Amino acid sequence: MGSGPLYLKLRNRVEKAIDEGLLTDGDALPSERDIAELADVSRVTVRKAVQDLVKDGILVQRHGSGTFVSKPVARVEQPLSRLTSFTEDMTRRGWHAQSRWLTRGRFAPSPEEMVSLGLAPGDEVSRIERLRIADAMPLAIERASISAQLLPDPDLVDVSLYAVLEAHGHRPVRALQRISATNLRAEDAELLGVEAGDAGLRIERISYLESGRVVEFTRSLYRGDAYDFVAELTIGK
Ligand code: 16G
Repeated sequence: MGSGPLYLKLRNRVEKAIDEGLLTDGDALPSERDIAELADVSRVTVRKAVQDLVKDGILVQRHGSGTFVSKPVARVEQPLSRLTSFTEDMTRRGWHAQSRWLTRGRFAPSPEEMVSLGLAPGDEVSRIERLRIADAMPLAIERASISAQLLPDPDLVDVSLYAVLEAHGHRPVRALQRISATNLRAEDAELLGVEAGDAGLRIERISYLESGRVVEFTRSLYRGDAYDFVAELTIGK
């Protein structure tokens, strides 16, 4: 491979493969051993080249699954003052909103759901738990609980929860939201396609009908590397 440190030569070869489109965003790299064989260098050299590319954000290493060409993350700028749904937010940006279902059904409520939704003994909740995806990129895990009186059949929710609530005259008009920082646990990080311990935003939303009745109690985990929540501030008296 000519003169100069071998690992830098190898690094350049990987970068060239990316530039030429032989490797594209999200592609897995061959194993360390295969690269060593292909490039006729030692595994130590491969490791050094890979570490160098990881340091510069060109590759990402995911524990247990390998090394990948990193994908540039499009950040979502989300206004904090408007009560909108995920589907509406993504559609407005021209992105394709999708969900991967984690749970959908009616259950006996947890004490937390009973308190947040103001349920009486014997009442049930509809749980809608999804990985929310935009243009194939997982952005958030949302766990929504709705009183089964307002949403008796959770299977009606195919794409948008708010669209179904609206169709039944239960579209929320006001909400309280709490956002706090968290480090993502391994199973949540895996769903979101990031590393365990990466930054996440924990969001709790309680939304209300015009009458003041609670419609939705939702706990979400948003990817910290993909969201900016923005708000307009005015001087207070
Ligand atoms: C948003 C809401 C979530 C709501 C969902 C409905 C936040 C933090 N969360 O993602 O509470 O359940 O929209 O979306 O903004 P959908 O109508 O697309 O199902």
